[in-house]
Amino acid sequence: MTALLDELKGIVGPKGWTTDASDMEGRLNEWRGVYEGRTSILVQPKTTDEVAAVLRACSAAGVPVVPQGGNTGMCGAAVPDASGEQVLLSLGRMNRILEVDVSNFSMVVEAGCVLANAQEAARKVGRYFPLSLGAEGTCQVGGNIATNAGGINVGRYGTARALVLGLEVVLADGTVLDTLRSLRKDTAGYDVKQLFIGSEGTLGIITAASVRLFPDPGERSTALLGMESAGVAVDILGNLRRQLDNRIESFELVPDYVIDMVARNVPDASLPLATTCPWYVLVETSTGSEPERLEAALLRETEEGRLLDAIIAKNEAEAESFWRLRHSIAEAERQDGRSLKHDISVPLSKMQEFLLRGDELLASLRPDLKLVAFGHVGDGNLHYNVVLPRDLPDDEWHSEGERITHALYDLVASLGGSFSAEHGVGQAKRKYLAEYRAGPEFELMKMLKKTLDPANILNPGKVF
Ligand code: FAD
Ligand code: 2HG
Ligand code: ZN
Repeated sequence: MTALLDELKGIVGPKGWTTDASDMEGRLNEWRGVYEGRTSILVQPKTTDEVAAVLRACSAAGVPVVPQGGNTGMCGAAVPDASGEQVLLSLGRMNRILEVDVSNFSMVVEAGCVLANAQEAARKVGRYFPLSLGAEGTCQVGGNIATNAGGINVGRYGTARALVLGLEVVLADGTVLDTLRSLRKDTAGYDVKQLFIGSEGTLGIITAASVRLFPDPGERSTALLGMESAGVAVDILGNLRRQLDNRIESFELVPDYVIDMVARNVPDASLPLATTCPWYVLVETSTGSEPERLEAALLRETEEGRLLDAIIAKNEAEAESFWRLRHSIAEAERQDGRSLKHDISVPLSKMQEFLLRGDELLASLRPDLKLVAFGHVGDGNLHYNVVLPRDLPDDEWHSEGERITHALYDLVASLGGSFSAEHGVGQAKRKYLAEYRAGPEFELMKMLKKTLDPANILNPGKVF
């Protein structure tokens, strides 16, 4: 190991490594504190050649490498194991915007570029990079692609996968795979870049990406809609889509009890609400020069009895306060105490059934469970988190947790859904991947892993 450490230090130079635990603050544990690991070295390469040389050296020594972006992931995928023998590789110093091609509506960035900086680079030239999520000030474009992140604009623009035009990836043996093309059409053989999107650092290290840009959507209207039940949200979405020519940028579900939870835990994140409704939807539309169209559509939903209340943000500051609340939910939930995270998706047509049957299921499993459900309902994706009584002993918390999670995932599977909509598998959901994707699909995943990383040095213990 000492020889390898010396070799790695030589590759990345004095500014590119540390073995000092205090320099690694926040990098060895998942931000919720659920997973924690150790490492003998953190390397921070500056170039693709350095990443390639690090992987060549680690491959020759048979030492595993854990790629890390902003470390904002939700399932322990970016932290090393407890052995202290895995090399932690941060992309943070590879953070340049390499090219913005205004007329091609595309942009090439290094993998360590913070998402908010990529958005800003597009905005500066009148273009729009739509990937957006609560962690955008910290997470990196490479990490977003490696997890196939979703966020709040998926209904209109798709997940990270839909935004990738090309990738540069370093393979386990140090080979640099260059598919960094900025083409919208390309049928030359297999589309190999797809393999790395959502692969959570287990098939290759993404060093750069070409991503799609869009025209600036212009004037937006943001509104908070109050309703009696979450199920109604799906009907309202369908109606708004039709009435607003599908110009719905975001459609996020936030129940009243989650608003309370945020207000309790996060300063400056409460809402000025006149009436209290059991459920809310935060909707953003790009209605351009006709903001009154949203108002008219909402009036109709109110007259027909689906909406109990609606507030359209009067200005940008008010819209921002709505979004601040939405984006504070994950942090508020962390501060509130541990919970079972269920990042599930079902076809939108099954969402109402899922919500009804989910309620029944939780009540039948234990009467003392608390549901914390919120999120991207417009994409059929809910964060259907469950809180067990706080005073349960650890072992009971875990065994009960597994029983509840399993039953919920069974329900999701029976409705044709997924147990992992946007956060990935990481360490947290490995056994569920093996179970719910068993058969040829899982076997093919394992074959791909064996082919691309025969010595299992890329992020071992994650996904599989
Ligand atoms: P990390 O957490 O550092 O890494 C995640 C995985 O990607 C790991 O497996 C890691 O090994 C791998 N990886 C990272 N960089 C590379 C690379 N360059 N090459 C290969 N593998 C790499 N997620 C959503 O999808 N939607 C949301 O709405 C959302 N909201 C969030 C809100 C908050 C407040 C927080 C804290 C997180 C949220 N997340 C959300 C989860 C997380 O932010 C995203 O999954 C994000 O895409 C992870 O990016 P990262 O750079 O932090 O990656
Ligand atoms: C969000 O949508 C994130 O806010 C986090 O995906 C979800 O904390 C969660 O469960
Ligand atoms: Zn989410």
